This record gives sequence, C-alpha cells and structure tokens, in this order.
Amino acid sequence: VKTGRVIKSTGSHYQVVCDGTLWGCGVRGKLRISGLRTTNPVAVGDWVDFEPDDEGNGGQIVAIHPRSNYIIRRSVNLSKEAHVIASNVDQALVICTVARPRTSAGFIDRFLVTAEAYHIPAVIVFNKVDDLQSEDERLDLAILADTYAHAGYPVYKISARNPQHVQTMAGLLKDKVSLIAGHSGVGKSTLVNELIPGLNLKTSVVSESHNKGQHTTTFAEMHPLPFGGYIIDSPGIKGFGLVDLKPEDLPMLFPEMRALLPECRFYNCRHVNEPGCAVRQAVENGAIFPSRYKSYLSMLEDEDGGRKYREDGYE
Ligand SMILES: Nc1nc2c(ncn2[C@@H]2O[C@H](COP(=O)(O)OP(=O)(O)O)[C@@H](O)[C@H]2O)c(=O)[nH]1
Ligand SMILES: [Mg+2]
Ligand SMILES: [Zn+2]
Repeated sequence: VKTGRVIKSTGSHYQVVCDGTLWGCGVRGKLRISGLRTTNPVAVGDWVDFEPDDEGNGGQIVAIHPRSNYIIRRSVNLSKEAHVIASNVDQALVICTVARPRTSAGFIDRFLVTAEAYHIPAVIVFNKVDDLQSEDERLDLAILADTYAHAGYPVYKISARNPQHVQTMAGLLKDKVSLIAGHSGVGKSTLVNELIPGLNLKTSVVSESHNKGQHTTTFAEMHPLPFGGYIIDSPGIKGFGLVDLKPEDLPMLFPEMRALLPECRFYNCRHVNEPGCAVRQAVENGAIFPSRYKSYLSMLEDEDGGRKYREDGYE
C-alpha cells in the first residue's frame, strides 16, 4: 500500500501524486469519512492510501487520511448530502481590487468569516496597485489594507504585472496548498498564469458571467506550482461562502472581537447593546474598525445565517 495526495478528481477517477509521479486511481469498496454524508467519497487535497495495480501507474484507493479541514457545498436539492470541494487547505487568498471591479469590505468580511469557520488561514491580496487612478482610489486601498492588517490578517498589495510582486506571492505560496478566490476580473487567472508559466488559464473579465447560476457539478483541481505547493482552482469555490453559520458563532469568527470577548461583562456577549461590552468600547475608541463592526452586525442580523452566502458569487 502506498500513500499519496489526490490532486484531481473526475468523480470516479482520481489523480494521486506519490513518489513524484501521477497515479490514476479508482476507489475500492465504500469509503466514508465518519459523520459526513458526501456525494464524493474522495476529495481533491485528500491524503489517501492506495494499492498499486500491476501496471505500476494506477491503483485502488483503500483509505482516506483524516482531513485537517475541508470545504463543502451542500447539494442544491437540500438533501443532507454535501460535496467536498477540497480538503487539507493551508491557506485561502482573497484577491481584491478597489476599482474595476470594486471589492467591498462586506465581501471581504464574509470571505474571512467563512475561512475562520473552515479553519483555513486567510490572506488578503489587493491586486492592480499599478492601476490606481485617483486619490480616492489610493485612499480606499490604504484604508482597506489598514483595516485588515489591524484585524490581524496578512495583507499584500501587488500588481500581477510586476515580476517582483509575483515573486513575493511565490514566496507566500511555496510548499503550501492555497485556495484563490475573489470577484471575477480581479486578476486571479493573470496571477496564476504568472506563477505557473505554461498553464494558460483563460483571462478575461466576461468569461465567468455566463456561468452564473449554473449548478453543474464541479471538481476542483490542484495546480502544482513549479517552486513547490499547489493552487486550488475550482468554479465550485463560488461555494466557499457556503458554510452553516449560526449567529451565536459569529463573535468567534472575527479574530479581533474574539480576542476581546473575555473582557465583555457577559461571557456570551453579542456586542450589540449589552452593558460593559469591550467590543463596542473598542469600536468607539478606534481599536476595532467601524466597517468590520458594521459587517459583523449585518451578518448577525441576517436571519438566514450562512444560507445567504450562497448568492455571493465567490469563485
Ligand atoms: N492593470 C492591471 N490589470 C490587471 C492586473 N491583473 C490582471 N489584470 C487585468 O484584469 C483583467 C481580468 O483579469 P483575470 O486574470 O481574467 O481576472 P479573474 O477573473 O480574476 O481571473 C484582465 O484584463 C487582466 O489583464 C494587474 O495587476 N494590473
Ligand atoms: Mg479567471
Ligand atoms: Zn461584547
């Protein structure tokens, strides 16, 4: 039995990297990770044990190692089944631009909350810094970057057209499995193409609009980086926003608020109108940025909880 990592799935067939080569594998018998009913037993990112067949380039997967985290998408038909898009993700990058297109603070905050809920470290990358066209746009970028650095997240300001910046990104991604999300048109494909010469992902602002609302089953793929590590690319990452959130979980999903919770008078403070709330105090004295608190409140008030994220157009 050999151990390898699944980097591509077509639903019944898997590409597994082991000993530096690719193995085409099927699945033997019924594999199930306890407690999770899924439409796909094996996901991209899984570490698996497989029995090689006689040809020496394929085999049968016989076991899945426990996952450190996973991203799921619930079936559209509201059955209990979930589709695991990817597992064992080291970090999630949200690529943002302040203009053309504009990425809102609300969008970034929802991404961050989802990453927290999935236990995936998040990184914020502002792209197209070469294309700031006014003082307003410059100021916008400065404020957003400051907001998230202050909340405790790594923040990068880059241009995918600047080789030095691309090198910085390479350093960030090296030897890790990274997921990349963000609005259409922010430069995801451009960046990935710079990182992986020869991959030639389609870049365009319009290409993805045709896919909106389609519910085709999608399988993620891990693209190997030439310097080590992988990038996860999947139309299904739209569903990155899909996680079962309960309003009472929210205070734990904003790191800067989580840190202050012990200082609130009530252990289960929701930071809305409770007396002795350290979070509201921090908002008032500027330690917590207003836009973060505003996002927190709007997510809290959202009676549908995580459900609403489905429409958010992550990819
Ligand atoms: N000025 C500028 N344009 C960029 C940059 N990165 C990407 N673009 C352009 O933005 C458009 C959308 O890029 P694309 O990679 O397709 O975005 P995606 O939808 O996120 O994959 C393309 O016309 C790119 O050439 C950048 O850093 N600076
Ligand atoms: Mg693209
Ligand atoms: Zn509080």
